[in-house]
Amino acid sequence: MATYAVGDLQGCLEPLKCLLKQVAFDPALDQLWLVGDLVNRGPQSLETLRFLYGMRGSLVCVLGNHDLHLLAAAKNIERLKKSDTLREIIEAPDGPVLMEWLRQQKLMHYDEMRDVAMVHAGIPPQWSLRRALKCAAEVETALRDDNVFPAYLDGMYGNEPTKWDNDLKGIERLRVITNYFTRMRFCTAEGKLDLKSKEGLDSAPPGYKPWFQHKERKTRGLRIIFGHWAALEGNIHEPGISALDTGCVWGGSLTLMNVDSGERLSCKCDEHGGLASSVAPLIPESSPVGAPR
Ligand SMILES: [Mn+2]
Repeated sequence: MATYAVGDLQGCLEPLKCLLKQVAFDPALDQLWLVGDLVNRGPQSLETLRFLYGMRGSLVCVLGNHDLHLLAAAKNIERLKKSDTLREIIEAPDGPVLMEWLRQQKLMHYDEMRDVAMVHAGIPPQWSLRRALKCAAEVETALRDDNVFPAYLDGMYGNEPTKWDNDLKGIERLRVITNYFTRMRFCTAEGKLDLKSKEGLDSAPPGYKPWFQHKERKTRGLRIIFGHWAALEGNIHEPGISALDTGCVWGGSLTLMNVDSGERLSCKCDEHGGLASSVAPLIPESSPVGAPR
């Protein structure tokens, strides 16, 4: 019985299958955690969703910005962009079933036994674990409510408000929560977001830091697994924090981590998000997760 977490898939199914095979993943015994952005930009978004749906009983999945974008595009709330590869899902006969499943997924997973959290982008520094779980639940409730779901998708786009305030109401409240969990990279110590910079750690605008580097971050001590930030290439040295997006869709690699040991495996991808080599695709990395305390 093992628990693995995998970085942003973005429709890169072959690299995922390669990693699961390498660890002899058994859906009857093992659990697979996914950091979100299951679809888009990569070669096999529809097949990836079908594959995951088929093993949904063994999955723990949090939603990323691309997953939410798919749900909005399917409702004609947001137009597909040129670079999107989501149409095949929207037009598939089983598309509605797959997207209904997606809609039931969480924004944040917290494993109490392990004291590990998983989110797509991050948890803002001013939020405690309790606050984060409460805020995630607010959006999860909106997603699952047939009466609120369309209005939520319609209002979730936008960069404002830039900062959490407990008095925020309605869609503005849900939007800033969504931006923290699914789009954040840099913010101030107070949690003011900069959603423009997408490069590495040193590309922070003045006054901003990567969300996990703030000294007073209230979730210090909690292990957090996240994706979303391919420019980090999985390399950060922050106790307890695991960055798993290694840019498989951009010709990087797909990374799988054993949640308990921290041991990682990577599978090299080609520039189209396929397997770069069928012969020796695996690069074991020795990067055990340090105890956070
Ligand atoms: Mn993302």
